[in-house]
Amino acid sequence: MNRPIDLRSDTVTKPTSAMRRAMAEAEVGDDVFGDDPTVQRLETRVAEVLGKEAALFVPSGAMANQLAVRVHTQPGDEILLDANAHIYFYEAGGPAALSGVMCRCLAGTRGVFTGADVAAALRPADVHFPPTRLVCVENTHNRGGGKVWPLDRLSEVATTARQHGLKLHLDGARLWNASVASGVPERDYAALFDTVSVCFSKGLGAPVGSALTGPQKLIERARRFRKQFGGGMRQVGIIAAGALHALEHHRERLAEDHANARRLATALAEMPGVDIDPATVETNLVYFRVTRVPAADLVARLKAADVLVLASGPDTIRAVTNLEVSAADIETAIAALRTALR
Ligand code: TLP
Repeated sequence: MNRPIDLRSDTVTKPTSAMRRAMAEAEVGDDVFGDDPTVQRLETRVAEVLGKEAALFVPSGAMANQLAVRVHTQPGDEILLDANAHIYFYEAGGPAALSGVMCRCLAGTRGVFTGADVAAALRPADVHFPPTRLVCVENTHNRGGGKVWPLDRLSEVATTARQHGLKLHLDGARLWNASVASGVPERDYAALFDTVSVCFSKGLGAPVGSALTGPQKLIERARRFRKQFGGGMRQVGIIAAGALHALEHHRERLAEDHANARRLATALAEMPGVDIDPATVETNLVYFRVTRVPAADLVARLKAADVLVLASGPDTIRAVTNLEVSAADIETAIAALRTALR
């Protein structure tokens, strides 16, 4: 049994011993000179998995997303995204600070919006308005509760965006989870977008790293901005090896995290003072409302029982299943929740 049982995020995982071995043995070189063979292997492989021309290894998901915004836009442009999108909500004002763009937020349902929402947000061609340039989508959607975008809805949004000459970026930090849950290969989602960011350090369990994928030309531009943003790394094959190991060995096992999340959600639905519809739990993120105790109090009570979760609002809690949490740990967490809610 792992102590504590850490359900705060899927970012908390530690490298497995096989992953650590791969990292220790990685061939390395100075990646700013383009000399790191392990980074090159990772970039080639992730581009292949996503069906894109090229990929760029970057330190974080936030950097991958912000590079995408930067390469698709000019200062003064406008981008369209869901009001709860990570790019807008959790990236420290990056679009304004790093790209000088305006964010126009769409009111999606659990992060999912429609082609009509995109069309309605377009600006007329008039000097008064910022030019609309880019649509960003998040799949799975974090604040949407790990919601998987239906492929037909994504196609509809992409078609509308294309009709109006907009570019498309996918924040695929948890695209791996979407694919395992839906059976739709990552590359089928990716085909609808110009650029796609993916993370190795969430469900896949690598300690560090994300990638931005897309057409060669755009990725070369992103490489320059990565340097400008301070993300050029040297003998980084050591961490790219962890990411490569995660990509090859940890994708299919995400189904276990999803099963654990469903079990947790089903048990929560039966607890008094908890509001959750287990049917909305499609992947590894479990959000629930507490009606009789402030979220912060429940977090503290659970912490005392060695179960870690996050308050994502005054009355909402997020629990994220991950590589370090077994089915038995989930039963322990359920028992701790029952006691804490009493
Ligand atoms: N999400 C983190 C927090 O920032 C909220 C988490 O614990 O879930 N896109 C999505 C959809 C994400 O959920 C995250 C991280 C990122 C991008 C950014 O990744 P990092 O943390 O590597 O910059």
